[in-house]
Amino acid sequence: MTTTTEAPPRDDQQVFDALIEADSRVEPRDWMPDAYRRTLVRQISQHAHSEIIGMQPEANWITRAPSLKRKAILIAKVQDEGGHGLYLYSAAQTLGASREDMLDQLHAGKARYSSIFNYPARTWADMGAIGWLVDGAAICNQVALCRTSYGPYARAMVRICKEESFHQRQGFEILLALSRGTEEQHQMAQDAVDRWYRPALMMFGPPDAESPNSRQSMAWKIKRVSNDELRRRFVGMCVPQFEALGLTMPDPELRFDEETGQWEPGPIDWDEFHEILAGRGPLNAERMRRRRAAHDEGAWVRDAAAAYARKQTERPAPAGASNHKEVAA
Ligand code: FAQ
Repeated sequence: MTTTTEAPPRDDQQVFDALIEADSRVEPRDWMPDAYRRTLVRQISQHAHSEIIGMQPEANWITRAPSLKRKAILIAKVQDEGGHGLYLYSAAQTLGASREDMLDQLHAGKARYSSIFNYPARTWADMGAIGWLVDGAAICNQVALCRTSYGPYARAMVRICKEESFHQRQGFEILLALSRGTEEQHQMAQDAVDRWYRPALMMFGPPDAESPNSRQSMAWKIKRVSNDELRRRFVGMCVPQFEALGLTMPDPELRFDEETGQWEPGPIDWDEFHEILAGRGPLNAERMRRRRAAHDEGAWVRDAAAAYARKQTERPAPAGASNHKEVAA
């Protein structure tokens, strides 16, 4: 009689559960539940849309930046955000989503992008507030996403976080220069953070108790830290930085919780958040109009790139290329 010590074969779901349990990464070739795939496509594509819509408020200020150096920095930042959108669309494509479909959903108003980009950037100080607060909130969220369970998303986040750190510092530096400038410049910096601080807190999503996706996304380790906890961490980071800038935190009800050792923000106007999500924010219509126009105006670039790629594949291989292949083989 023979006995076998081999474990019985595990089904796909068990293999997936074990990967999540072990804190390993799920890769495109791995089996995954349909709902896990759908959640990732939703979150990653919303994230990608946020990056490209997020180019608009700052792009509007490139021609008005106060010096050549500031212009060059702002151009580089806006370009980085476009690049982040591309890494993220590529990550979503590894899940079987098509880039055209994702963009169609955005242009049809069926896909979300971050609420923050529906507010106007009124003065040069807003470039400081966006870099410092908006990129700062994005980093706070994205550092946690570097450990998300889906490999291509986690790896995109590592690179994106590095670039966002530079963005945050340049925003801080713009505000520091203004805050230490004339009385009028100092006031301009204060006015900008007054307008951007609360919308930045909303970037982390609704309170945990009202977040329909959190429980399952945390169980799948797509989200590693809850919306409220990330918001508190961000507030805690802001406290000493506001002080360093010499600016006042626009939250009279902010309090330090001795028990948890964390800063607790005052009430947030969630009605305003829901209005924006329903498409009725200050600039929702304008942002979408500009996005659709940019897509239409860019059609010739996509056509030219596709024609070039086609030519490259049709062109006979240059002499020596076959040798090269043999060597490589
Ligand atoms: N805006 O159940 P939850 C950046 C939606 S990158 C709009 O809590 P979830 C860089 C949510 O999608 C900024 N919609 O949802 C930059 C869900 O919609 P559903 C973008 C929001 O997914 C800087 C519903 O509400 N970052 O700024 C928002 O578990 C400067 C229920 O909410 C990311 O996308 C919101 N703020 O958690 C670029 C990070 N919050 O189910 C240019 C990745 C929630 O109807 C210039 N995403 N919703 O489709 C995430 O971490 C998550 O998706 C959360 C929301 C935390 C945003």
